[in-house]
Amino acid sequence: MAKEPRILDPEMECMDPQERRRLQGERLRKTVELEYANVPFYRERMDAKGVKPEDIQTVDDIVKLPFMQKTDLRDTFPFGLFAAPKEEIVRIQGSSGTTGKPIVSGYTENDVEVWTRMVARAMASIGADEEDIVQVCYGYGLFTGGLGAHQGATAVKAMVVPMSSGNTQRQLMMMEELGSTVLCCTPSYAAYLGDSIKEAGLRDKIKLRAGLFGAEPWTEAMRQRIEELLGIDARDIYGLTEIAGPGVAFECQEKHGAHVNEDHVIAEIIDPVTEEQLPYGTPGELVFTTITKTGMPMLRYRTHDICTLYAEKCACGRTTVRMGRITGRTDDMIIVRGVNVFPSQIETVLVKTPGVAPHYQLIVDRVNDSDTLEVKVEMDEAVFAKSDSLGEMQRLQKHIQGQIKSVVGIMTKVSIVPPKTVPRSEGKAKRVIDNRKL
Ligand code: DLL
Repeated sequence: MAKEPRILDPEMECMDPQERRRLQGERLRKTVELEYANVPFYRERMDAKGVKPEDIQTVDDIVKLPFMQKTDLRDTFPFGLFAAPKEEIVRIQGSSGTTGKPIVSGYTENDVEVWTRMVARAMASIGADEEDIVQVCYGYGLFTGGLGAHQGATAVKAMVVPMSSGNTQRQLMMMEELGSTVLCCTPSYAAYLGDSIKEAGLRDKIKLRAGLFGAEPWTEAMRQRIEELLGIDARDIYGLTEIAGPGVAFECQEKHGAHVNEDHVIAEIIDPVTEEQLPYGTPGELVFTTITKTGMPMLRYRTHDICTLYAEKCACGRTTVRMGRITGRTDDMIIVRGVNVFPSQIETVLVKTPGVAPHYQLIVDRVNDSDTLEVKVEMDEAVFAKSDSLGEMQRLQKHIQGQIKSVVGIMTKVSIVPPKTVPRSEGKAKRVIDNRKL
């Protein structure tokens, strides 16, 4: 049964855009002062660019600030970007980084509240309230999906079922027995659950009516499939650990882009090469600045996600800018079953493994709505020439699979192939073949 969508914070979500820009400028100024005073890493960056906190007075001044990147989080891991004393940090969340070391973000009590509110707005937009039972199948842990959805659902007083990811049979049993009405998980898992429900003939027994899906790119075709399979209203929710987690932006009932929570973050689109700010309506790399966080604020953080921002007023009444779907990345990160994977992480494992050559390819596919990742790597010529190469191949396969699981966190299919069979390229090697057509 559909429920009326709500706007949780109309004074912020429907604010006059000019007024909002003024508010953003004020909050930006405070955040820059905080960063400059408390984060030596960032102060050095600003000094190197010859920018002083007093140069930042309005939102337009944001272009004077240096950018931040994932590598900055890695270089300062774990606490180097904290703007608050460690005693004020009440939470750590993280995601996989570029070397296998997680990148972490620290949250003060204020930051957890801000993040919770952002997700709560998304919950309200699907009409979630105390009558709802929200089944959260995003992973709980360092990943922000589980706890983020959990907090947001709690804030609208829903009953939360903290299932975490995996164990499909158990998910279905709980969904049926408890009568879950809202589903939170990755879109690919939602489709997988939908297939399983169909197969088990459970469609009439489940009470789902809406879902908030994100953490990986998905398409309109995928939305239709999920909506049909589950008989629900499927909405997009976007976010990233460095900025907060899920809820940085969320779709309203118009399903015409995700509303950015602009009283908490400033969204920009830049040309990834020249780093120049681009006008709304032009595709480019999404950049976020947090303006209400105190634990680990981020200034001009380059997400590497490619999308377009739209400023036209939305029929739902919100005046915040909307982001179109993520259409790609400006780096080589791929998202497999909701987990961020960098080819460099896998390469690090392969080059450390005697018996294989550093020629490899990653093949991503979607089978039965679930992502698969095959790592194709060449056997070393000398090892291949030995008579017991088959046994050695099996040993290597197992070893590499285990190593990748421990570094990246997901199971892969490892295929050891004979020397000189992975295609060579004269220019940049094509390491990733993504057959998912996202
Ligand atoms: O994926 C946070 C999240 C959890 C968002 C649950 C939505 C739902 P990270 O692990 O840090 O955080 O990965 C962030 O995932 O830069 C995008 O590339 C991708 N991503 C997240 N949401 C979407 C989405 C979480 N709705 C990275 N559409 C981001 C497309 C998404 N890509």
